[in-house]
Amino acid sequence: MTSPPKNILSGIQTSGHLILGNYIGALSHWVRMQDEYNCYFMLADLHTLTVTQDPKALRERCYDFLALYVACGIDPEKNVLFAQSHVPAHTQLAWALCCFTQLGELNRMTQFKDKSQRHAANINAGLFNYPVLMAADILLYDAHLVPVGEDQRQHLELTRDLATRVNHYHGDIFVIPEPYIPPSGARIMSLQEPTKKMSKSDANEQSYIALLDTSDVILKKFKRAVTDSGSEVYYDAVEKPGISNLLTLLSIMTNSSISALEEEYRTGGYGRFKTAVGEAVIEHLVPIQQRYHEIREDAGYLTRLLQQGAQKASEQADTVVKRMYNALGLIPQSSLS
Ligand code: ATP
Ligand code: LTN
Repeated sequence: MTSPPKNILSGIQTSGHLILGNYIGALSHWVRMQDEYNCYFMLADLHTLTVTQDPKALRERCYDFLALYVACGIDPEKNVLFAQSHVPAHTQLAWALCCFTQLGELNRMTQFKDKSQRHAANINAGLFNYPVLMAADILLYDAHLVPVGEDQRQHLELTRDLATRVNHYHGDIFVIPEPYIPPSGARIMSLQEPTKKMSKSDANEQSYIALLDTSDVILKKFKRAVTDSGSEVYYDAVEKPGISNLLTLLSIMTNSSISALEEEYRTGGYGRFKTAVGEAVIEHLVPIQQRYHEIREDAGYLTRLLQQGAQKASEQADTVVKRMYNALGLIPQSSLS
């Protein structure tokens, strides 16, 4: 007998612009995995509230992200596509999990440390509790695998610790999830500071390629990308972080090995190489952008996707909240009738 497909959950915060790092580190793997697993893909809109947002811009951005998920190849019929804020179970479980989380554990989170430095004027409790909401996101869907980039590994470890702790005290409530971190491209670096991760909320637009950047802008950004001293193109992440990042990008975009690309571009200067990277990225993004514009204009379609997603996601998530609340000793509402 074949066993049922395993569950996957992943999400992206609806902040900034979706960028090439998100595509390579997350979205492209979701697309690949959708045939093999039972997938839940989420707009992590509640997580976005940890940083002050302009309400109108946030709402539009959520629709932009949804349309981009679909344009990148996430099939809404095969997967459950939904907004986190449409499924109350996320905050319901997050509260219970908070009561199993030690302050010391949250204090150690590097994303919290980074973000509290970047947003020093607004270090709110949501930012601190962010990883607990993320743990709830994952555990609600009995997810076996969570495809994310390298920067999320620590959050996944915390999720596993919390799930194991709850299971230890209350029986088998949660599936213990595994991170799925891609072997290559798990950490695409900034085009301006290649020792820092390319980040969609970087104030410097030159540091990232947005999935919706025009071809002209993409070429310019690559031409201006910070490279290293010397003029030879070869991979050395320590000595040549800029060139190595571009080689990784070109290798993923063209499906060629780094060594074949080194051979092709070793001599001939950085200029020719950077143009080749820009062109390869454009070739990849143009069809996605075309699909995006068609989908984004169809407001009725996007609304239907959100309704359908919220309903399917809630069905699954509500059962897990009930399982947890029941195990904790809260009176089940169903026992009242
Ligand atoms: P921000 O840059 O806005 O702080 P973040 O760090 O919260 O964003 P997201 O952009 O929400 O991260 O990340 C969504 C997904 O994309 C995650 O799985 C993350 O690991 C992946 N990702 C983000 N940036 C990169 C990158 N530079 N390289 C590879 N994967 C990335
Ligand atoms: N914190 C994640 C976004 C995120 C997520 C999730 C990823 C929120 N909830 C659940 C995987 C599973 C980030 O990439 N910054």
